[in-house]
Amino acid sequence: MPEAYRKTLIRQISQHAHSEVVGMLPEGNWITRAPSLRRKVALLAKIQDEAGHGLYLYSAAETLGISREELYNELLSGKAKYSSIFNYPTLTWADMGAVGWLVDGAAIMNQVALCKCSYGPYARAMVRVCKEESFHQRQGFELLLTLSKGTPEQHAMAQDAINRWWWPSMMMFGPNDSDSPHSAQSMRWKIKRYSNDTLRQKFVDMIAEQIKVLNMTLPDPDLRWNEERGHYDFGTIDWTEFNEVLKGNGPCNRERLAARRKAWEEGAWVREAAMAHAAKRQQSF
Ligand code: BYC
Repeated sequence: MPEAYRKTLIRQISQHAHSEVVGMLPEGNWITRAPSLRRKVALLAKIQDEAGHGLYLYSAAETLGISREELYNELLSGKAKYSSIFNYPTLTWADMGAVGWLVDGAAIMNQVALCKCSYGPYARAMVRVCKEESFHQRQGFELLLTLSKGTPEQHAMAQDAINRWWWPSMMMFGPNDSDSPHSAQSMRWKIKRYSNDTLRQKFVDMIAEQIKVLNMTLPDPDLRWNEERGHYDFGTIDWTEFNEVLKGNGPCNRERLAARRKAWEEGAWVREAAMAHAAKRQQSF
C-alpha cells in the first residue's frame, strides 16, 4: 500500500471516528430533558448508534497500522480535527430535530459516497453507518414536523433551530473544491467519489424540497431553483467562520475537548480493569 494513501486514510477515517464520538456531546445535553419517554428512547438509541459508529471507524483505522490509543491521543491533544459542526451549542429541544435532519442529512450525503470508497474496511463500515443514519435523519425530520404543526411558539422554536444549524451544516462538506488541498488526490485514489461542492449541492437540492413539507424556510435569501442548471442556487458560505471554528475558536471547541479529556481520565479504571481481566483469562488458557 503506498504510504501517502495509508496516511490519507488514517487522517480521514480517524477524523471521522472522532466526529462520531464528539458528536454525541451536543445531543447528550438533551437526554434528561426529552419531553416524553418515546422521544427519550429514540434520542438515547441515536446517541448510542454514534458511539458504535466511532467504534467501527476506529477499528477500520487500526487496520492501517495505528493503535487506538495513538488515534485518541491525537484528538485529546488537539492535533486531529473532528467535524466543525459539533462545536456549536444545542440551545433548545428543537435543536434535536435540526441536528437529526440537517446534520445527519449532510452526513448521509457524504457517507453514501464513502460506501464505494477504495479502502474496503472503511467502505464496509459506511454501509452499516448509513443504514443507521437514515433512521437518525427521519427521527429529526419527524420531530421538526411535530413542532411545525404545534403551537406558534413550537413552530418558531423549530424555525430558530433551522436558522442556526443551516449554515454550519453546509460547512460540513468542507471548503470549496478550489480551496480543498486534499480533494484532487483523494478523488484520484477513489477515497472520495464526489467532490465537496458536488455533495453540498446535492444536499441543498434535497433539503430545499423537504423544507416545504415542514412549512419552514431556510435562512438564505439567495436560495432559488435554477432551471438552466437543474439545481438550487444558494448564497455564499462564511468561510471566515469555518476557519475560526477549525482553529479552535468556535462557540464550544474548548468545552467539547474538555469533556472528552474528562471522560478519558475518568474511564482509566475501566480500561485497566478490562486489560487485567483479559490478561487473567489468557493465563487460565
Ligand atoms: N470540519 O481538503 P479538504 C455524524 C478539514 S459525524 C472540520 O476538503 P478532505 C454525526 C480537512 O480535514 C460524521 N475539518 O479535506 C455524529 C482538512 O484538514 P487536515 C462526520 C474539516 O479530507 C454524531 C482541511 O479541512 N463525517 O454524522 O479531502 C451526531 C481541508 O479540507 C471540515 C465525516 O467525518 C469540517 N467540516 O475532505 C450526529 C466525513 N471540512 O486534515 C451526526 C468523513 C474539511 O488537512 N470525512 N475539513 O488537517 C470526509 O468526507 C472528508 O474528510 C471531508 C473533508 C469532506 C470532511
